[in-house]
Amino acid sequence: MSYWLYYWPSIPGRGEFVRLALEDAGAPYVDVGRDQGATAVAQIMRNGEHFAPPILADESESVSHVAHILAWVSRPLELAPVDARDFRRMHQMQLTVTDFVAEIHDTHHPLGPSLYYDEQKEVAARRSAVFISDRLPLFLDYFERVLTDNPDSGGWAIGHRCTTLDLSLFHVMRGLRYAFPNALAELETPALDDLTRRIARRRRIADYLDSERCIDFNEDGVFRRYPELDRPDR
Ligand SMILES: N[C@@H](CCC(=O)N[C@@H](CS)C(=O)NCC(=O)O)C(=O)O
Repeated sequence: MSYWLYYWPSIPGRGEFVRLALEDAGAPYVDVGRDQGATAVAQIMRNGEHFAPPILADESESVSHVAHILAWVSRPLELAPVDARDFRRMHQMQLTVTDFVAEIHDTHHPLGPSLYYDEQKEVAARRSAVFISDRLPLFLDYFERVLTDNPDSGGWAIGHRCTTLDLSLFHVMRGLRYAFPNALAELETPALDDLTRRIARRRRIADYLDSERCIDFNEDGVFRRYPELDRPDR
């Protein structure tokens, strides 16, 4: 069984949450945007079913919204807890990742995606300052607690094995270290750092990160490095 991932070809962005799950599971998939270009991604949104990518399809259906996609595929990819209540908790936390990612995006686009960054730089600086002082520690403390409240799990967020939520936290931490290295350096996130190191060492993830399939972070995606939005260098 193969999957088709529809996502913009030049950024890791939200598509990366889905890509990491497919890569970690060793699932066959076509990265349609990278194979056929952005027009093929725009094409699938014309039928009125999907508003925005990422979209994941198999032979019989297509699904959008990261958290919804991961809820769909995490069981077949064996990246979900077995227990039904744990599954719901995982999905709930994945929706918190969705909220977090929206706030990270809004640091550079507080007035919305239809204006360029240069047209909203001043507001972005104000938004980022509040994000760094209030929201970033709040979200990271929460996910630290998620990990430390599951003490005998081997370091996973839910249950006793790696799930799509752990892979998502990996992507968020990598993205934040790219976008806000100075702000992150001032926060203590030992459990998230340990999770990030362990996931980077997983065989299929390590191979993926080394491969041309993995796109570097850049200033077109969700996680952007604008030094003026980070804490100043010490
Ligand atoms: N809630 C959606 C958000 C999807 C989204 O914002 N996609 C971006 C790319 S990362 C996009 O292309 N949006 C187009 C638009 O908002 O007009 C999800 O979690 O997948």
